[in-house]
Amino acid sequence: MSTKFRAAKNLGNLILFVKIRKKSSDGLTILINNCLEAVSVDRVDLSVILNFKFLIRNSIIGFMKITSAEFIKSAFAEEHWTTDGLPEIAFLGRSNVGKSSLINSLLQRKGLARTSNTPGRTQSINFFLINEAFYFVDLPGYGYAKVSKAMRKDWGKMAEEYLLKRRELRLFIQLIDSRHKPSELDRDLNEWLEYHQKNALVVATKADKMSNNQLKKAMSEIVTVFPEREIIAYSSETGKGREAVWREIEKSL
Ligand SMILES: Nc1nc2c(ncn2[C@@H]2O[C@H](COP(=O)(O)OP(=O)(O)OP(=O)(O)O)[C@@H](O)[C@H]2O)c(=O)[nH]1
Ligand SMILES: [Mg+2]
Repeated sequence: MSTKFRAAKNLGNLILFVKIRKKSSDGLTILINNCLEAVSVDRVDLSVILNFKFLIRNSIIGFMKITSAEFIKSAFAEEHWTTDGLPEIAFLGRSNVGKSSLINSLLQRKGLARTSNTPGRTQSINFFLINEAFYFVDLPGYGYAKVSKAMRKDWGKMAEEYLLKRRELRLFIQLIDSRHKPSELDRDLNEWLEYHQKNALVVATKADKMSNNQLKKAMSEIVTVFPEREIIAYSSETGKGREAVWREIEKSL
C-alpha cells in the first residue's frame, strides 16, 4: 500500500482522494483543499502532505510553511513602528488571555513571544516577522487592574493610535477567554472594531480547560454576544483551532 493510499485511508476519504489524483493540477488543488477541510487534519500524516509540493507553494489551508519567524522589535511610540510596509496581523485582548501563547502556537515556536502567568507581561507593541513576508503584532493586554492609571491611559493611547493609523493591518484577531462570557472591555473593543470597519476575527482561547460539552455551551453563548463575527475555539496547549485561524490569516494577506 503506497503512503498516499494509507493517508487517504486515515482520512476516511479514500474515494475523494483517488479522484483527486486523476484531476488536472488546478482541479487537484481545489479538491484536496475540500478533502482536508472535510476531515480533521490533525490525523493527516504531514510527510504525505509535504509530497505535494504545489500545495505547499500555494500555502495550503492549515499548513502554511513557516520558514522563518523572528522577533524584530518592541515599540512604545509611533517612531518605533516598522517601516517596510509589509502586511500585519494584530493580536488583541485582555491581559493573560493568551495572545503571546497563540502567536507561539500558530508558529509552533516555543518562547518566541514571551508568556507569563502574571498578567501584564507584554507591555509594548511587539513585531514578529514571519517568512520575511508579513508581521504578527503582539499587543499589551487591556484590563490589567494592577498597572497605574497613567500607564493604563498611555496603553490605551499607544494601542488605539496604532490600531487606528496603521494601514498595514490586514486582520485584527481579538482573543477572549472561552471559559467566561465576554467582558465589557471585550465588547467595547469589538464595537470599536466594528465601528471602524476593521476586518476582525474572534478567537476563544484556553479551550483545553473545558470538556467538549462545556466548550460547546460556552461557544454558543459567545456567538450570541458577537453574532456578526467568525469565532474560533483555540487551545495553545493542543493546537486545536490552528488550521482554522491560519485559514483566516491566509485569506487576509
Ligand atoms: N491551558 C492553557 N493555558 C493557556 C492557553 N493560552 C495561554 N495559556 C496560559 O495563560 C497564561 C497567559 O498567557 P499569555 O500568552 O502570556 O497571555 P497574554 O495575553 O500574552 O498576556 P499579557 O502579555 O499579559 O497581555 C500563561 O500561563 C499561558 O501558559 C491555552 O490555550 N491553554
Ligand atoms: Mg503577552
